[in-house]
Parts: sequence; C-alpha cells; structure tokens
Amino acid sequence: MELQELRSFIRGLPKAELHLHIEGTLEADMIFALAERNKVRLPYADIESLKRAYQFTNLQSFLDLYYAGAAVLQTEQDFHDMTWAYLQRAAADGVVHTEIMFDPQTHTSRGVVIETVFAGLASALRQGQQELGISSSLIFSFLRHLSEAEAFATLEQALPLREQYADLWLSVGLDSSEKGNPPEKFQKVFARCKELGFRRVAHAGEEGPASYVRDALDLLQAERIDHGVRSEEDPALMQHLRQEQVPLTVCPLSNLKLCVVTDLKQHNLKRMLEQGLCVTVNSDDPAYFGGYILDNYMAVAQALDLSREQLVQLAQNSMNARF
Ligand code: ES4
Ligand code: ZN
Repeated sequence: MELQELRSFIRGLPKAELHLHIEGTLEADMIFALAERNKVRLPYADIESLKRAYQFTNLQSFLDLYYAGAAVLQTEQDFHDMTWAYLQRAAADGVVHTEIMFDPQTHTSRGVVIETVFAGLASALRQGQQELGISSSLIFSFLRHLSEAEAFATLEQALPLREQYADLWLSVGLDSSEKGNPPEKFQKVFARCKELGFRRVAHAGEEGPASYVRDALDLLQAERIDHGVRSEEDPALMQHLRQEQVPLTVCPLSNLKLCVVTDLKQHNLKRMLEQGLCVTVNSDDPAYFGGYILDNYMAVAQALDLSREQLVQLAQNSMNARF
C-alpha cells in the first residue's frame, strides 16, 4: 500500500530522462521477434536462456551482449518499433521529455545505413510528441573503443542529414568502454562538434577515474556528465560540479547490475544530492538492468530512504538539465 503510494507520487512528478541508450531498451522478447522477422540467427535457444545471460560483472561483460542484441536491428521499421516501445513505457512512468542516445557506429559497421537509423528513430519520436505528448531529442554517440578517425567518418556520413532532423539532432555523446579510452582521445572530434553547434555530453567516472570527469569537462567541453559517480574521489572536482551545477545523469540500477556498487544502500546519489550537486536519475539500458526510470527512482527512494523533497529535487534537476 505504502509502496504503491510512493510509486504514484514519483510517477506524478514531471521527469526528463537524459541518460538512455535506445539500443538498451531492446527487451529479450523483441530481440527474438526481430531476429525472426529479419532471419538473424541468435546464439540463444529462447528468450529465457538469453535472459539468463544478463548477469554482468563489469561494463565490458554487458557491452558484449548489448552489441550482440543490437544486431537484430535492420530496417527503419525495427528502429521505429524499438523507440516506440520505449516511449510508451516512459510515458507510463511520467516522463515528459527524453534525450535519447544512439550508437550509429554499432549499425553502420553492420551495413545498416545511417539514413535508416535516423528515419526509424525520428518517426517514433515525432509520433511520441503527437500521441503521448513527450518531447525528445537525439544524442549521436561515438563509441570510445573505436578510433577518433572512425568517429569523424561517422559524423561526416551523418552531417548531410542534419537539416532534415534539425528538430531532433541537437547533441553528441561518448559511450562504450571507458577504461583505457580517455576523453582526450576524442578532443578533436568534440571540438569540431562544438564548432558545428552541437551540445555535448560524455560518459565519465562510471568505471573510469575522477580525472576522466575533469577531462570530459575541460577537453571535450561536455555540458553534462553521464554517470560521474566516481567524482567523489576528487573534492576539488566536487566543488566545481556544485558551483557550476554540472548535471550528472546517474543510473542506479545500472550501477548495481554492472557492479559499480555492490549494494544500492552504498550508492552515493543521496550524498551528492545533499551536497547540492545537480544529480538526476535515469535508466541507462533498462531492458538489461532490470527497470525503467520509475523503477530506478523507486529503488533509490527505498534503499537510501529519500524524502519527498529529495524526490521532487531529483525530478526538478532532470527538467533543469534538459538541452
Ligand atoms: C553503456 Cl552503462 C554504459 N556505459 C557506457 N556505454 C554504454 N553503452 C550502453 N550502455
Ligand atoms: Zn550509459
């Protein structure tokens, strides 16, 4: 009863989801349905055996499965269906705005042209605005395990589409394997994106050190940090994040599933919030991590005993941190 009441309260708060990989919303049953539709062979016998593989020990163990799952996406309709399914879930959770990351290189490297990806995502996002009242934009994310030259090449492929999707494509991001792939590796391509007028975000301080957060801000001119939970290791950085109100898009269930924390009771989200940082709650890859945005709010609300005021603050932070 009380939990139902808490859930309704959080659902009723207008929220923005700012850290979501659309490929991470592919539910196991949709992976199987699309594999069937596109005649793609999967190395799993059925949905249940695929789901049993969702036991991760770190970021890389997850990414391997995540890229394999994304291989079922072939047509514009596939990208549309995936995005539409997400938007319906987000609407049910009280999300009013979403900024969605996608990994163009994951698709172009398999021979899916960038036009197909944009077309499918965009038609669903426009339908989401019309039918669900959710506003949205796209974050074109570079894979940091690939080279900067490859990031540049992908950007070049996509730029001719910029005008056609000017209402949606506002920003660029940086994701995938963090360790060993520091922000400085992408300094030139981010400088180019800034010149072109794109807003900028970057994953940093998820598995990588606090210095990656600092470098994402200084070298990439990132305006938001995805995760950033390891910032606490550098008090001067914490001071900077608070002073400049740099948004951190924290993903609690992701941190738990990828063993960034061993227990949500140990999560530093509440501490960072109490120190006045602009912390937000997001779902990252909800199909793999066991919950969408409302589940993430519920999990931290319970584990960290957050007050109503703190929950309101988290939702308000997400709305303030929109592009
Ligand atoms: C990701 Cl949790 C996470 N971290 C880095 N890159 C990613 N891509 C999809 N999910
Ligand atoms: Zn992420």
